[in-house]
Amino acid sequence: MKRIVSGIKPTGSLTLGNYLGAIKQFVKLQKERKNDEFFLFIADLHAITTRQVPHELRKRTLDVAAMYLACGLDKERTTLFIQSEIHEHAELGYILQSNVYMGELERMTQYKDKNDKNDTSITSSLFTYPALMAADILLYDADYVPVGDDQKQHLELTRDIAARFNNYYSNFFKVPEPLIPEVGARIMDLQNPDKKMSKSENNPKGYITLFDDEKTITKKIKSAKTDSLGVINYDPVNQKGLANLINIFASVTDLSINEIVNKYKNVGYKIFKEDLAKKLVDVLIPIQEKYHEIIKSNELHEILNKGREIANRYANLKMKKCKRKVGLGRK
Ligand code: ATP
Ligand code: LTN
Repeated sequence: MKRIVSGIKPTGSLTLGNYLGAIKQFVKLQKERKNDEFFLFIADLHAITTRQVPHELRKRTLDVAAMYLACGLDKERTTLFIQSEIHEHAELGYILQSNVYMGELERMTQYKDKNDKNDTSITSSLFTYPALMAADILLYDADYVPVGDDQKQHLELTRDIAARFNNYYSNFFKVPEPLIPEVGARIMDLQNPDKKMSKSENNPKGYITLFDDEKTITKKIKSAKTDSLGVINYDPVNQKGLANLINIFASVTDLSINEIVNKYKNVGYKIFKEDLAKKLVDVLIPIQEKYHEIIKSNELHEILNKGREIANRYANLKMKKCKRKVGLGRK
């Protein structure tokens, strides 16, 4: 039996990038790996590394929980919980901060990009974020961590931190493996295909949220930036915008890039985009219907309570052992 662990920040509305890069993969893995355990959480402690409005954060935390289930995760086989309800995440995060170097944190692109732009709103928790993320994973002895491509670097650092700790204190943490999907790992902004699609992005035309209605989805795909070549061809260098749409198409339909290019090579962008919008609507509208059922029901709280209980048991035991290893406290 293997343990699979991953998290999502409740920052903005979940995007198509979060679905295709992460949640869709969780659902697929759960169907394929019948004997494995799934620990999935809502990373609200990570969310406050940037300013959040308290009542909106609380609402989004439940929204993400409901969306996990609406997208098809099996509630019986998922330990679904809220990160801040398990205080050991923060506790282990602090210990791991003492096992990671400033130079390593400075190299993390998520931090570096902001720093390079002379962003003066970088908090110290944004800087130490990767230590908390390592704690989220190492606390549960995760074997696998399914994430989108942007998290690869954080996963590598998690592995380095675990190995360093094991080396100094003797073997204690399992060194986890990232799982990055072949397609859909990096969905780009629809207006600026050089940037990843992000929920904290200012221009809503650049991203599709899991809450967008049919009209909005169609409009956003229609106005997605392409090029003036006018030929359906998969060329991520010269036709970046189109390549991104082809990737989305492939990820959403499970067709290969070649199959899509062959099917559409003799038609213009207009028909391709109309078909893509239809495929997205077919996938997203049923998810929204399920989300509305779940968010109204009391069951969501029951699931989160049960998740908290199971996660707490693991985290508590691991943390006790960890403190003993490090020499903290009396015994
Ligand atoms: P933000 O956009 O607010 O910076 P985020 O969406 O990158 O946040 P999370 O919500 O925590 O951050 O991401 C959850 C998961 O979704 C992660 O595994 C991440 O790699 C994946 N993900 C996020 N954006 C994309 C994207 N554009 N393409 C593919 N996967 C993505
Ligand atoms: N850092 C991730 C979210 C995240 C996560 C995790 C993912 C926090 N803790 C643990 C996998 C495992 C992000 O910004 N997308």
